[in-house]
Amino acid sequence: MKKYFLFYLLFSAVLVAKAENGYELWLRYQKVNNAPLLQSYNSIISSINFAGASATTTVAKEELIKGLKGLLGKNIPVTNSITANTLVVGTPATSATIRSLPIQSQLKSAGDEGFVVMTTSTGGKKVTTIAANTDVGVLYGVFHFLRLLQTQQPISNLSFVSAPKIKVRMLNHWDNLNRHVERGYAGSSIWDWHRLPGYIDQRYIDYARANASIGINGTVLTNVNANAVVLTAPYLEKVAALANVFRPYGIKVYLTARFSAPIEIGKLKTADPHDPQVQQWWKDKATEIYQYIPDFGGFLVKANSEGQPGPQNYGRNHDDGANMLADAVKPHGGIVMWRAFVYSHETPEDRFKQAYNEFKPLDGKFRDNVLIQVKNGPIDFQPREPFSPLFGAMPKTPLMMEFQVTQEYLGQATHLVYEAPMFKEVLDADTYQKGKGSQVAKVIDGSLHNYNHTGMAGVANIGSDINWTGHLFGQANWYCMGRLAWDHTLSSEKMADEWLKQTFNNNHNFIQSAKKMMMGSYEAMVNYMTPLGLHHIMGTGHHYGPAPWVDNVGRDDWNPIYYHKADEKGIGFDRTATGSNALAQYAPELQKLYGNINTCPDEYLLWFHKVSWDHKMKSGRTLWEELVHRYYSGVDSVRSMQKTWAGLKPYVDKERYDHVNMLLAVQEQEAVWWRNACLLYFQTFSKKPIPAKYEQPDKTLEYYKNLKFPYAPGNG
Ligand code: GCW
Repeated sequence: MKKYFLFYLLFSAVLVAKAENGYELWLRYQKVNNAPLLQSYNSIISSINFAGASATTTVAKEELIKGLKGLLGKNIPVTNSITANTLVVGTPATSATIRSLPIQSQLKSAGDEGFVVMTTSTGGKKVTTIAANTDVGVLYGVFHFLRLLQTQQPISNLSFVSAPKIKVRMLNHWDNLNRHVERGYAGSSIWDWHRLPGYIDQRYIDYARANASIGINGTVLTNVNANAVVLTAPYLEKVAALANVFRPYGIKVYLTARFSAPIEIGKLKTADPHDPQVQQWWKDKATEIYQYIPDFGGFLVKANSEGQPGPQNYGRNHDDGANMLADAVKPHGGIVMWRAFVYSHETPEDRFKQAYNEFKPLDGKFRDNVLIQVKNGPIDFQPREPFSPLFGAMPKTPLMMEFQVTQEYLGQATHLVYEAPMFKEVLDADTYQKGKGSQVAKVIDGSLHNYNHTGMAGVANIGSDINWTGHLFGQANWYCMGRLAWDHTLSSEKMADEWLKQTFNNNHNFIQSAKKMMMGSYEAMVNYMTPLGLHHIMGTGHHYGPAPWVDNVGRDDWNPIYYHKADEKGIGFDRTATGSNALAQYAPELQKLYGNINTCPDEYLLWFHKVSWDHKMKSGRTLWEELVHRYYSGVDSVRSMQKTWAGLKPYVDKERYDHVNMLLAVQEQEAVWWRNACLLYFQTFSKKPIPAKYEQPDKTLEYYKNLKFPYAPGNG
C-alpha cells in the first residue's frame, strides 16, 4: 500500500505543472520542451570558453551557466580550450580568440555597450561567439543569447550586432524612505532602507539581473517628491550598498535632489542658486556622494512643480537651478535630469501649454551635462495623450523621455494593460520639426539634433509583491520599457512575443491568443476610461476610478470639469485658435491636421475641440452615439479578454492562471463602473438616451458619485 502511495505521489508530481508565483519574471530558464530544437542547441553548445575575471564578467558567466543549465537541462562544461561548438565569450581585451575571430568590423559597430552574437569559425572549428568591446556589453550579449533559447529561435547561423540607441536607460522609483511608493500598486518599496547597508536582500540582485537583461543601466532610487535626508551620510552609506550590488550589472545609481536641501540638511538660510554658499554646499555634497559611490550617476530634480521647492522661489529660473547642480556633479562625470513637469499655481493659462511656455525660452541655456526630462504628453500620463509639444521645440537641449510604467491612470495594478502600443504611439509621432520624418524617437535618440546625451526613463511599477508588479502582466510593461530604451524600433508584437515566451511558454496557440489579448488591451482601456480624447476625469487624489463630475478641488486644473468642459452644447477642450490655442505649440502641419475638426484623428478629438453632441463623426455616428459606442466596446473587449484567458487555462500553471483570471474579473467590473459612471454623467448634458440595444446601467449616477476610497493605494 505504502509503495503505491509513493508511486502515486511521484507520478502526480510529474503531471502537475510547477506552481509559479511570478517572482522569476522572464528569467525562468525552463528546459526547452522541443526535442529536435533541444538536440540542435546541444550540438551547437558543447562547452563554454569564457574570458575575463571582472565583477561584471563573473555575473555574466554565472548567468550563462545557470541559464544554459536550465534551458538545456544539463551542465555545460567551462573550458580554457576551444573545440568545435565551443561558445566563445569575451572582449578583445580579455580573449585572444575574440581578437582573432573575423568579427572585428561587427565589434566596431557594437560600440561601448553593444554586442555581437555570431556563428563563425576559428582554426577550422565552427564556434558561436558572444563578443563585445566591454564587459557590460558581454553581459548584454549573454542575456540576448539566453533570450534566443528561451524563445526557441534557431542558433545555427547567427549574425547579430546590437547597440543601444539611447544612452541613459533608466527606471525612476517614486519610493519614499518610509517605503511608501507614490503611485505604487505592488506593495511597499523594495528598498529596505532600515536594514541597509548591512542586509542585502536577494531581491536587489534579482532586480539588477532583470534590468540588465533588458538593457536598463540606471535607477533613480528615490521619489521626485524628494526628501533631503537621503543625501545625509547614513543614507549615502545605504545607497552605496545598493550601488555595490548593481555595479556588476552595469547599473548606475541616481538620486533625487531636493532643491531646498541646503536649508534642510545644510543649515543654510537659503537655497538660492546664485548664492555662492549654496553653490559651494552642492559642490561639497557632490564630492561627498562620490566618495561613497564613485560611479554615482547624478541627480533627478522636480522643481517648482506641485509644491516642490525650486529656483523660482528665489526669483531665478530652471536653468539657474539645473546649471548649479550640473556644475557640482560635472567634475565627477555626473549628469542632471531636470524635469519639465511644471504647471504654476498662479498662471490661469491652459495647463497643457505651461511646460512649453516655461522651457522653450531656455533652449540652449543649460550646461552640457543637463538633460530635460519630459513626460510623454503635455498633461500627466493620461490613458492617451498627444505627444508633448516640447519634443518639437528644443533642438539645443537634450530632451529625455519620461514614460510612466506604473499604471496610475491606467487601472493601477488591477487592469491588464500592455503599454508598448502607447509608448510606440508617442515615439513614432512626427513632430515635423525638421520636416516630415522628425519623429519623437529621433529627437530623444539624439539623431535629429545631435544631442550629446540621450535618455529614456520609466516610472517603475515595482514593489515588494511576490511577483514584483502587482499584476503579473505588469511585468510586460517593465520589460518593454527597457527593451524600447535599447531599441525603440522594436514592435509591440515582437516584445509581447518575447515576454510571453519567456514568462509562460512557447506553445503556438498560447502565444497567438495571449499576444492578441495583450495587443488589444491598451485600446480597450482607453475606450472604457477616456475615449475620443477625454482626459483627466479620474477620482481626485488617489486617481482610482471615474469622477468626471468633480468640480470642487482647490485649483481649477485639478478638476475633471476643467478638462472635459461638458455642457448642453457639447464636450471637449477647445485648444484651437478660438480657444486656448495650445495647438500653436505644434508644427504647422499638425496645427492644420489637429486644428480641423474633420481631420483631427478621433483619438485626439476632445483634446483639441469642443464638439457638439450632434456632430457627425467619421463613423457616421453622432458624437454622443460614438461616445456610447466606445465606452461599450471597451467593456466588450475586457469580456473578450476574459474569454481568451479562460481558453488558455490548459497552458498555464494554476497559480498564475487564477491570479490573472481573478484580476480580469475585477477589471471587467471596473470597466463597467467607468462606462456607466461616465455615460450617466455626460448624459446629464447631452440629454440623449443610451440606445436600448445596450445593457443599461444598473446603478444611478448618485451611487457612483457617493463612492469613496479613503485607503486606495499609492496616494501621494
Ligand atoms: O502624475 C502625477 C502624480 C504625482 C507625481 C507627479 C509627478 C511624483 O499624481 O503623484 O508626483 O505626477 O510626476 O511629479
